[in-house]
Amino acid sequence: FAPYEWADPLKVESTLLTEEEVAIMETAREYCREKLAPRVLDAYRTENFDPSIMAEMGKLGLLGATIKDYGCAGVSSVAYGLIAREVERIDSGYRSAMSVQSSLVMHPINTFGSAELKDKYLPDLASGKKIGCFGLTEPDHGSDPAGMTTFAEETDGGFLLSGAKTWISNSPVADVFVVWAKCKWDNKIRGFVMEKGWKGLSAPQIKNKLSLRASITGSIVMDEVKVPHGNVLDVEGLKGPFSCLNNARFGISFGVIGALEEALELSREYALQRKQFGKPIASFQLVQKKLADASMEASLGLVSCVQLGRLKDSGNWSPEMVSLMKRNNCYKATEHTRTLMEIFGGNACADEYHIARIASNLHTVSTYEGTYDIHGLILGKAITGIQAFQ
Ligand code: TGC
Ligand code: FAD
Repeated sequence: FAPYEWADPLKVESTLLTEEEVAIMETAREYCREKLAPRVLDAYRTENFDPSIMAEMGKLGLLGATIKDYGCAGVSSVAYGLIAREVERIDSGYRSAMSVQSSLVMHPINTFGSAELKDKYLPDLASGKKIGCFGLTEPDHGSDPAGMTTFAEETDGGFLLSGAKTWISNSPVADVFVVWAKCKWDNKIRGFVMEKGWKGLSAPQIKNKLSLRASITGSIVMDEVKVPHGNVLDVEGLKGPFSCLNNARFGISFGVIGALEEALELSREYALQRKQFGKPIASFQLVQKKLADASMEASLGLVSCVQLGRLKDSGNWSPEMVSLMKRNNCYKATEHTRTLMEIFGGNACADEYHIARIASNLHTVSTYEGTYDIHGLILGKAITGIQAFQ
């Protein structure tokens, strides 16, 4: 038999990845362990996002990594997922900042933007010199973005945008805003690219979050912001923002497995060194069961992500597959991390043990980009042919 490797039971890293993917994973791992891990406790305690992280990621080619040209690495979807996994091992908030930039800002500009728009924004977003955000959710329209009230109307030489978005990752530090609005002239949703400092645009921070504290979150308030004609994206309807979400949700599926793997590693180390009743608690059956259950779901989740990435890169995929993976992996990572917390007893309360931070983050990751139930309804529709949202 081959030796059993508890940290990679199904030998994903040694048998399912290309040499290039392994190299990218190792680069991301080294950066995350050396540069991000030492910052995370302080960032979480003080709810402070250090924008220079984006430039550091940019230097290593971790931003917009699947895009070809414009200074991007042009790697596979699996490699993008592996980057998300490494970043989210450290903190879901750092992965959030990275995936918004890559999947929700660079991807729509690259896919739906004019040549001028791409030339103008993509190189600086790829290097991390500029930070982006993605505004879809509104105070009264979260799971149901079709009801959005942010609107665009035509004016001389462009459009005027008015409305408010909320719970927007990166917005208070963003230079580039991709915002989705309903167009008054035909009632269709379109994406608009705006820049920090434009008249009528502001992005106040939402403070005192109880989760994802290492990521910065805010609103976007627009009061007749003038957007030139060239800054509208060439896509109509919700398929515009949803096609960005397909990529981001795919990255999240990989990312949360990184968080669960980290929770498992921390719990295993703790269980081996903590003694009660004269023995390491790792020797008790109920503790071993918690570790085994978490390990099982992490390894199955990871193999499935690689399979979905291969399907995605060969063009043989559907958004429902992404919903299945996002729903399953977020749910399993959240549930098992919560259970692993029990291994830490009272010490779970102390932030230097990290486990409660990981669990708290995962609750939010399960919620954004479509809740567990919303993805359940997407799958329910695919299974029955009946739409049950309304
Ligand atoms: P529905 O009628 O089903 O579809 C409207 C149009 O969109 C098309 N479409 C898609 N296209 C591409 N990819 C997908 N996944 C698509 N899903 C739908 C569809 O074909 C249709 O096109 P057309 O041409 O016929 O107009 O839409 P609906 O209004 O019934 O909504 C369905 C529902 C509930 C599933 C959807 O609204 C949904 O997914 N809600 C969840 C909202 C959500 O995920 N918000 C995310 C906000 S961004 C965020 O959270 C970022 S956090 C990032 C971080 O910090 O990491
Ligand atoms: P609601 O839609 O009000 O849902 C509340 C509950 O009702 C949920 O349990 C939901 O499953 C349930 N529900 C709703 N409709 C149905 C239905 N038809 N059937 C059954 N149950 C239903 N958004 C962005 O646009 N950009 C971002 O960068 C971004 N970043 C975020 C960062 C953070 C930290 C957070 C917390 C959120 C972020 N979001 C962002 C918003 C996020 O996508 C929404 O919070 C999410 O889509 C859910 O919307 P909601 O909060 O309005 O909940």
